[in-house]
Amino acid sequence: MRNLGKLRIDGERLAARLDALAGIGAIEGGGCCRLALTDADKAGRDQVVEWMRELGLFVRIDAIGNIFGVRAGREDGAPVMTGSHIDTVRTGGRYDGNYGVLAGLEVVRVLNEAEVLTRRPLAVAVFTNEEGARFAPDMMGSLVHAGGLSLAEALAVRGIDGALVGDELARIGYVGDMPVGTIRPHAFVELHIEQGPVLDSEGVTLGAVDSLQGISWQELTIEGQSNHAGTTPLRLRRDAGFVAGAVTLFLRELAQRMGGNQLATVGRIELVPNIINVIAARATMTVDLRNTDAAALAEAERRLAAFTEDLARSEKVEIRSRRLARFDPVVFDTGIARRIEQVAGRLGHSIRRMTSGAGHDAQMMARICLAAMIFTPSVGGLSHNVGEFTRAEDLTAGADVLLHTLVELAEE
Ligand code: HGY
Ligand code: MN
Ligand code: MN
Repeated sequence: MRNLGKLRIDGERLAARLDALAGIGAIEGGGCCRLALTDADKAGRDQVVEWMRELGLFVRIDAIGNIFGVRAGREDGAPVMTGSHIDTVRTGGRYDGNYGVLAGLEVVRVLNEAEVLTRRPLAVAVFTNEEGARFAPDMMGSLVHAGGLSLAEALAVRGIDGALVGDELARIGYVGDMPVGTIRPHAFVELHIEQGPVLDSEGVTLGAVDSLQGISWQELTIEGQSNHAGTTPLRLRRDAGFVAGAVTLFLRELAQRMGGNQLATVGRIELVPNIINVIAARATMTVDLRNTDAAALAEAERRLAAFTEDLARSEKVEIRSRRLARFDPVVFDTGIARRIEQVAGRLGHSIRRMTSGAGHDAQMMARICLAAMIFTPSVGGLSHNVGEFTRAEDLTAGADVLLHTLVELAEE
């Protein structure tokens, strides 16, 4: 087989594709908003499917809307897979998820141009609803693919806007005919921006990601009583707004007290009736807890439950918790992480081992095959923000390491 060592991706072509995809659902500040299963998500899907077909990939769509572009190998069998997601949060940047999908397509394009046929087939995946911003849990499509959530349960999920996954998937025309979980990869490697400050602050070009922290999402509904802001003495209040604030303050202090890698975030609070002179009757809020340590994450959940139980009693409100997502920390395949490091070294890029603070589709694929990730720096550690930025040379470096890692895995 010809010497593939000299193959490199075309960074300008990749950058142009990132710009083109970011133009779909574009929002002020250079980011994009393509919440899962919205018209913007459909438009992004349609564009990526068109690019897959232009590359001669065999496009298959499964019953939860996961898209797979498959490239034949010299032999049949389990493909080496890469990919990510193209749905975004509401304040999405142009790299989160998009980069991993488009770099996968650029790898295919380079191999097509070099007329290289790998031994194993290759596949580029676009997983449905990785963000979980509209429909929880996050990583929904890859979780269903990996057998961690039934198709029926996923289709029955109601989003924050009241829509059902099943209805929206049908509405955008992405209910595929391939049964979920059909494609069992030989290995899965996801290229993604770090979305945190580590690589950028250390001046390291790439991350070989060998683990990923645990995630706990819940929605708290706090039922109090609306009353007049000017006439109701404190002792008579059943103030859902105050309770939501008290929980938020408790969570920051909990993360500080627990230390280690404990994180706690209240990303959404909705008050009813949400009026200046009315004590809130109801508060609906989300709690996002994360920790690399499974026991510590469970401890954080326990302490929050105990706190809300006491608070409900003292404030004479009812507090209900609904679990939205719960994933233990994940360890990726050390062998693939080491291979990523070796490829990066051969290509002359600095690299370090690291864990992922964000959830990714790779954590679900690790349930069914060998998996690991490659990170590139996020300038200032910014992400889930339209100002998300990764330097062109780093984007290119990551895609080159993906290219050679995939080829090696496809030849082993
Ligand atoms: O929540 C996460 O970590 C990912 O962005 N879905
Ligand atoms: Mn992502
Ligand atoms: Mn994200």
